[in-house]
Amino acid sequence: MFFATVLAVTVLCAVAKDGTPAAGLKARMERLKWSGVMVGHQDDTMYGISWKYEAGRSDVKEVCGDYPAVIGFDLGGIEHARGRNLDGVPFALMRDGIRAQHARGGIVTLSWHPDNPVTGGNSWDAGGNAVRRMLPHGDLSSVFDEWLERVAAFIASLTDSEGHRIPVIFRPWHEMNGAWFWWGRDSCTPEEYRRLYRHTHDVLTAYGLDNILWAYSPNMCDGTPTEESYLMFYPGDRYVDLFGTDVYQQSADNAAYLDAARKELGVAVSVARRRGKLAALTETGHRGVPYAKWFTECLLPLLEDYTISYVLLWRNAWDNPEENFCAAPGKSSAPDFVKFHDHASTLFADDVAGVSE
Ligand code: BMA
Repeated sequence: MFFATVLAVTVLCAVAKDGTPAAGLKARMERLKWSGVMVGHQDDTMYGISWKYEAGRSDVKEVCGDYPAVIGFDLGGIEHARGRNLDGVPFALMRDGIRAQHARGGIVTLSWHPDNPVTGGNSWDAGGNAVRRMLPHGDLSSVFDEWLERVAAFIASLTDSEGHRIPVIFRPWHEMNGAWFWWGRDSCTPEEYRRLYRHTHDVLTAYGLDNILWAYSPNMCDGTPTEESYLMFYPGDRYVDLFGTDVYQQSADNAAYLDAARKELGVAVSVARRRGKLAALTETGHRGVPYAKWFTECLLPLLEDYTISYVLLWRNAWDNPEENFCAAPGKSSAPDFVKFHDHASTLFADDVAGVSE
């Protein structure tokens, strides 16, 4: 009932209204994209390949002397009001990490890997027609609204030392054009997906959250991407501020990665430009970074071809030796990452700290 009333009186148009923390971040990112590509890393200050939960630490900083310009955090588990996310990160520590990143002038992005509300499995349990059942009038709609209330409470709690809300890029329901998540292409129709995304946006907006930039983030598609395939699940211009794409290198073939990533990024960037929105490589990496010059020889040429806001390298897991995508002390790719950091096209926290909106 609360939502029905609030939604009815809230003007749910154009995310990032003037004067809000979200609009400030958007303006800042619009400026920054002409200076270079911000380099991001998932969970950067939460843990690294040989440590976890140690204040001030960062694999990126320990390699190149600076924190990433963008740090990603994941809300998976918050839907159950758990104290820790799906990778074990305490939400209280995450909040501290978000505040610290904001205080140093860096930018924050949030993903969300929620459990399947029908089967009780994780995000990768694609069964149960969960999306349809969670939408308004579905038998799990009140469960979903409770989940969103918990997400909203966390995002509302992200305040700086003066009590102002910290702006974040929220990237829910990512990689929907793959078949692995319960919100993916084989588990709901494009229209059900769009309703899922819009409902998420509308409910969080109705809570008065004015510190969210919304990201739409398909995965690399099978075959050649087109604007049509890229926009198949697109919820609409009123709901999205940033167009992303998640592209990983899957084999030793560097040229194949570059080719695939160029095609995906080319579509995302052209869609973004035409609609006056931001673009980013919202997830990337080559698991284990087996090629020591991957950062300067694979990633850098790709980034130099497009005007995008940021690239987010996926996490360096402390508890899974194979799950690492970024540099770390002692890894063979560390010297190359220093060159990547020193290159004029890449931006880290110190590079963006002084740039306001
Ligand atoms: C995936 C993997 C998982 C992890 C999840 C959320 O891509 O890295 O191991 O649990 O992201 O961080």
